[in-house]
Amino acid sequence: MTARDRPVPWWSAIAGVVAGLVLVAVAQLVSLAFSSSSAPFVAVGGGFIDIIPPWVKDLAIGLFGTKDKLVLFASMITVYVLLTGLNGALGARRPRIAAGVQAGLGLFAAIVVLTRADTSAADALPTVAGTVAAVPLLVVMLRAVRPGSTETTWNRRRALVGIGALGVGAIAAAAIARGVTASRELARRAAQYVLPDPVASAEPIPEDAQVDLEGMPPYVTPNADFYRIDTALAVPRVDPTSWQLRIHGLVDHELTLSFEELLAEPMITRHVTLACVSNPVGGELAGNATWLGVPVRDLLERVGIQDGADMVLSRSIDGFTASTPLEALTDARDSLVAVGMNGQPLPQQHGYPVRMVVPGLYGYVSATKWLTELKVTRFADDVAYWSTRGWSERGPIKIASRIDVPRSSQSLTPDGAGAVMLGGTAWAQQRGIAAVEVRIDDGDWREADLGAEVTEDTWVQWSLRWEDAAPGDHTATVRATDGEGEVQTDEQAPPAPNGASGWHRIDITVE
Ligand SMILES: Nc1nc2c(c(=O)[nH]1)N[C@H]1C(S)=C(S)[C@@H](COP(=O)(O)O)O[C@H]1N2
Ligand SMILES: [Mo]
Repeated sequence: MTARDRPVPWWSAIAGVVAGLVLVAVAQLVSLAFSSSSAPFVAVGGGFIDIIPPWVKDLAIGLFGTKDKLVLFASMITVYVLLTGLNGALGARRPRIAAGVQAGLGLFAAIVVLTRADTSAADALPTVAGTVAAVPLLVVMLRAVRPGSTETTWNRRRALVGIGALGVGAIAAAAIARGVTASRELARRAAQYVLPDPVASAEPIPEDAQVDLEGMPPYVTPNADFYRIDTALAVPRVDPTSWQLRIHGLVDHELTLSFEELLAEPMITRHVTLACVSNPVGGELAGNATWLGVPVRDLLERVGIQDGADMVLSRSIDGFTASTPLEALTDARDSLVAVGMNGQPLPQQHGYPVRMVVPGLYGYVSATKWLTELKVTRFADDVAYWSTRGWSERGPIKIASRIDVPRSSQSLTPDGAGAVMLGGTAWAQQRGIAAVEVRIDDGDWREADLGAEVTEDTWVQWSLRWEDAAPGDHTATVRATDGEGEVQTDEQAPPAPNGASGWHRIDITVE
């Protein structure tokens, strides 16, 4: 053998790791059709936890806390990568032995799967399938990285690129399959909880809250259509069986509640329209839902608030925080630690299992999703996520009104009587909407008809019959007046730092 023809242990080692990854990826994918314990990594990890002595377990929990399982899986992956890499390096000279070792690893994992309490014989199939894919692949790859076996260096380079791509693909496939398994697992656990009936329900929503005009948004926003705003790249997956809410800070006695304990608290339902501070004039970052939850007031009463506190910093599992004035959580507005949205458990994207709902305040200072902590504190001592990034530390929702029908620049055909219908939405949480007016071009303000106002914390829908709609191009402008008599300002403000203001105006063409 010349130096050029000598097997390269480095590339053989990578071939070994890639074969190992393919085993895991194929097994993980196939396991989607079997029980979740049929995935070899889960089974081997579970088996390991079962055989180690309790003091090792205690030590691991002491060292890594709730991250203990993560550490276990990371260690397993490291050991596996080392083993398969060594095996590949060995295979540079002895490919058959390496194939045997790889098959042995698969067989071992398959046997561990079978020893798990919640598996049956068929659950070994995913691991077997992974092994059947990985072993011949290892042999092929070992041959491909051997200089003598491919005619040109170009071919060999191509083989190396292929192996690299295969490795990346295997990691991606395994991660996706694992994500699917984890989501299913979460859904299964969630199913063991039933949302309680409220001890006090919000008044039913009257039918005429909905303006009957094509193109109007539904008065109650369906969960699937509810706007979503958060900083989470991947939606946090919170396990309700280990979830806890900790209430601490300037309190007489701290309180920690499990999800089960929270569900046992008396709950109420409230209709509340949420709004995002980033919503531009006329924008759609607002939604209206019926929320089920425990009044924050009741929980704060239990812990006893100490003198000097003026804020509650709510924290999410992903580190997001919101600073809510204490008053907004203790006064009569019924701010909630919420678990239900429109009769369903909170969707994962909207904070499952528990979030805050505070009427009257923009979401960034109040509506913490994936809630884990309430710290009673002072504005002078703690700063929330967005307040450190240039947004106001307090965020009362500004009065807003918008035109939903027609859409801007839409052409309209008047009805037989020469009239055109306009419609839209207005909100001023905590004050309510007293009136909505519409102006065509530079004409007089015309009073719109209001749909039923459900509460001062919910939006109202409005409609206007524009009787003498003359053909041609026009503008329509809307403004609202809140329950305290304040007319929405025409002064334009951008969303930062504390919410947009100004009138919504659209262009329309009458045919
Ligand atoms: N954990 C967490 N909660 C959060 C946020 C976030 O980024 N992270 N964003 C807030 C903002 S800015 C808004 S407007 C509301 C939006 O709630 P939604 O996505 O359920 O509509 O959630 C609030 N709660
Ligand atoms: Mo927001």
